[in-house]
Amino acid sequence: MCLPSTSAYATGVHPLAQKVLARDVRATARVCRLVDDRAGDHLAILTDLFPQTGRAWTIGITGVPGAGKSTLTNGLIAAFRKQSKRVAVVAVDPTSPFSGGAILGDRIRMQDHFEDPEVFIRSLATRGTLGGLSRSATDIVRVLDAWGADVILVETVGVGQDELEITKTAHTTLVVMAPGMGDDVQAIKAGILECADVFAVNKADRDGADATVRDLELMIALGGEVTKAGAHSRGHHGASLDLAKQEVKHAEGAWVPLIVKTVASRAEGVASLVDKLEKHRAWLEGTEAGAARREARLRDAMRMQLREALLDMAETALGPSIEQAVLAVARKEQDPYTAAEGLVAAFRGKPL
Ligand SMILES: Nc1nc2c(ncn2[C@@H]2O[C@H](COP(=O)(O)OP(=O)(O)OP(=O)(O)O)[C@@H](O)[C@H]2O)c(=O)[nH]1
Ligand SMILES: [Mg+2]
Repeated sequence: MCLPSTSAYATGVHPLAQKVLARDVRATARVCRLVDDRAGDHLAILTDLFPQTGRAWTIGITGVPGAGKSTLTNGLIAAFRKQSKRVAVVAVDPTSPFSGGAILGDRIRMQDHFEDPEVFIRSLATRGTLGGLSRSATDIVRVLDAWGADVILVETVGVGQDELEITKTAHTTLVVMAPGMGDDVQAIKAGILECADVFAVNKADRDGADATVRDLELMIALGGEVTKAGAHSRGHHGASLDLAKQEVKHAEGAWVPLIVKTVASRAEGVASLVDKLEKHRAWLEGTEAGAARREARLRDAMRMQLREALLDMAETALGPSIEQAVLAVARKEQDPYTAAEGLVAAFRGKPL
């Protein structure tokens, strides 16, 4: 085998990893593709890049389809570029039937920045396997971190399980809402509230933005402890709570989500949004509660990595017996609990 005689190789760093660290955009795109396909030397490259990561600030952007996430992302890119920051964007390719073709749309909405060498925009294909999307997203974020991005914006579509997983890996999570999109507040209640650090109520040029802001304020307030008279109505007549008269107490030092109204299509409110996102970053980096949050997220990420590594190993080791177990359960020859236990027992009996 003919090895390239670069000093990089002599020190054991993969040549492609070396190029990413040298901020070579083409090589970075190539590494992203390898990671996406889990092909070639992608693990060796990721391993070499890892020590050079941890500098970038990752912002997860999620929310109901059509709320204006991509338009807002475009505005955020411009705002961060004004601060001379290098920006990377990961647009997670949606698989849901109602948002097909969004990648093309995203490209159009972010095209202002396609010529800028300090902006790296990457669409992420779905892998279709459990957790595969969040794993790819995490890995690609690491590549872009190593490339030298100061800020990485990760746009996901929808608020499903995959998106929640991805959101959990971001430092700061922005949830984009828009008025008049039905039960959007209801829709995001399941799970996303714990993840949301900042809410953007976009399309504030439309009717109903203030009502959405009030709904969110109420929801955030109910997430804390409502004190004073009237607290007993919590949960039952929550919507009738007069927040002005309530004292809402959140846990000491805890982050209370901030809300900002924006009109992304006119870049209005973007400066204020950046300000609020930066407040969250300052909280993360400067407070004990923030440090605890960062640690919790690292723990989550480790668990995710472990779960997926175990699943990968089990699938490789067990091969067709998984499918046999599925068939046995489908035919009611076996219950899923015993089947899963049997698979685990078989896996443990095999050498790794
Ligand atoms: N009136 C109004 N329209 C907006 C605003 N922001 C975005 N839009 C429009 O809303 C539509 C959807 O915007 P996108 O940025 O693609 O929304 P998205 O959330 O990224 O959509 P998906 O990626 O498909 O989920 C586009 O036609 C935008 O031009 C706004 O502040 N006001
Ligand atoms: Mg979009």
